[in-house]
Amino acid sequence: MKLYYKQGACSLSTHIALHESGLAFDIEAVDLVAKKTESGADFLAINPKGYIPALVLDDGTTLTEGVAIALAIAAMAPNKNLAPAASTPQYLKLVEWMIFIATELHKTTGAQFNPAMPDEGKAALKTVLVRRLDYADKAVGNGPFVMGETFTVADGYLFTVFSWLPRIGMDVSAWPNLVAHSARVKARPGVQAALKAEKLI
Ligand SMILES: N[C@@H](CCC(=O)N[C@@H](CS)C(=O)NCC(=O)O)C(=O)O
Repeated sequence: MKLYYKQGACSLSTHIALHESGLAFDIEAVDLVAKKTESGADFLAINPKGYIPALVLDDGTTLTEGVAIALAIAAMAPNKNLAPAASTPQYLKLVEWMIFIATELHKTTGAQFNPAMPDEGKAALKTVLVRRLDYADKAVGNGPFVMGETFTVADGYLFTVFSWLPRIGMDVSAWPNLVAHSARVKARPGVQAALKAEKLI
């Protein structure tokens, strides 16, 4: 299978999940402005939505939406416990976390990178983001991971979005539990491998 990604963007969450899964995969970078892949393919023919991540499975199926991709990777590697067993209350709590990260953290933070977003809009979204991060900091607590003792795909996703905050001028020291969580996640060999592959370290 092949992951289409952009360095350090939200696709890093799924890239981390792939490394943590131990499954075989390739990666290919995408120029999101030109909508071209590294090898010159038309990215819109791969994902008509025009955004990363996109995961093309060995049978040719293309999966899009980071949450769906991360949960699919977890399901493909059940021995790695990247998600609790499907349909259990714990699984649904993981889905709850994934949706929270996607809709309350990822999109709110991502909008700050949009050059067309007026300063007033950015400031209003930052106010909401601070409230959501306050919640996440308390909810994660000493973890050590989002779901407790076991690393799951939610940890790679939270780590990815949290890593953007300094770039939008936010002082992350306000969220010490999230800072500690991020350091814990970053130290994992699978995460290090994804960061190296994206030339982020
Ligand atoms: N709903 C999508 C959004 C993914 C997304 O926001 N991707 C951004 C990078 S983090 C992107 O590719 N933006 C380029 C574009 O929208 O043209 C998901 O959760 O996977």
